[in-house]
Amino acid sequence: MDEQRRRLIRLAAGGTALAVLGGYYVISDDLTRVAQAQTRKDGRSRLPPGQRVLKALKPMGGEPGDPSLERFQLRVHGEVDAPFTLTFADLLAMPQTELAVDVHCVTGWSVMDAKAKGVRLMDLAERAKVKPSARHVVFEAAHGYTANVPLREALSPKVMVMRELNGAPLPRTHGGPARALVPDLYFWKSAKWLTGIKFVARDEPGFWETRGYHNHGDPWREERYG
Ligand SMILES: Nc1nc2c(c(=O)[nH]1)N[C@H]1C(S)=C(S)[C@@H](COP(=O)(O)O)O[C@H]1N2
Ligand SMILES: [Mo]
Repeated sequence: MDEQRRRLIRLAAGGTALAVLGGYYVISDDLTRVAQAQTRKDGRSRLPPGQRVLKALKPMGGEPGDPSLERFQLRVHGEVDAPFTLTFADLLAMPQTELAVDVHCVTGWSVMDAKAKGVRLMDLAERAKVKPSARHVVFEAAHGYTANVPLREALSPKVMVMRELNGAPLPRTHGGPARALVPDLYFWKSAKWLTGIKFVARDEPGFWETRGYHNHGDPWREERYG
C-alpha cells in the first residue's frame, strides 16, 4: 500500500483527517453519538469501532467504467453449473430488493441508512447453480478492480448488485450503472462499475487485499490492514 494512503488511513482512524482522498467530508458528531448508542438486530453496535458518521455518501474515486446502459453486461461465472450474462434490462427483470444499509469505509467514515435497490446476490447465485466446490466470490469491475468475499457472507440477504441509491439511478461516481454492495464488510469490498461475479473454490485476494488491506475486512473487528 502506498505510504500516502497509509498515512491518510492512520489520520482518519485517529479522527483528525477531514480532508480525505478526492473531496472533503462533513463528519457529524451528533449522528456519530446517536449511532454509537444504538444496537443492531444482530447485537453488534450500530457504529463499528473507530468510525465516525458522515451525512451522505461521498464519491471516493476509482477508475470509472462504461456508463452506457445499452452496453452494460454482468457476467456470472466460475464454479457454477449455469453461467450467464445479464444485460441491464435482464437485471431489471430480476426480483428487486430495497434495503436501508449502513456502510463503513476503512478510512474512518460511515454512512447510515443509505437506501439501496438492486438484485440480491443470493438470487443470482441460485440462478447460476453454484457448485458445492465454490467457497468465495470475486467481484470484478472495470479496469481490473476486484474484491473477494467469502461465499457464506456474500449470500447474506443484504448483499446485492445495486443500481439505485436513495431512489435515483446509481450515480456514475458511486459506481453506476451498477455496483456490488456488501454492507457488513469495509466499503472497499463493494466494487463499483461491476462487470462480473465469479464464484471460486480458492480465495483470490483482490485489488486492495493485495495492496496491504486485510483479506476479510470486518469493521467490527477493525480488520483494516493485513
Ligand atoms: N471499481 C472500483 N470499485 C471500488 C473502488 C475503486 O477504486 N474501483 N474503491 C473502493 C473503495 S476503497 C471504497 S471506500 C468505495 C467507495 O465508494 P463510493 O465512491 O461510492 O463512496 O468503493 C470501493 N469500490
Ligand atoms: Mo475505501
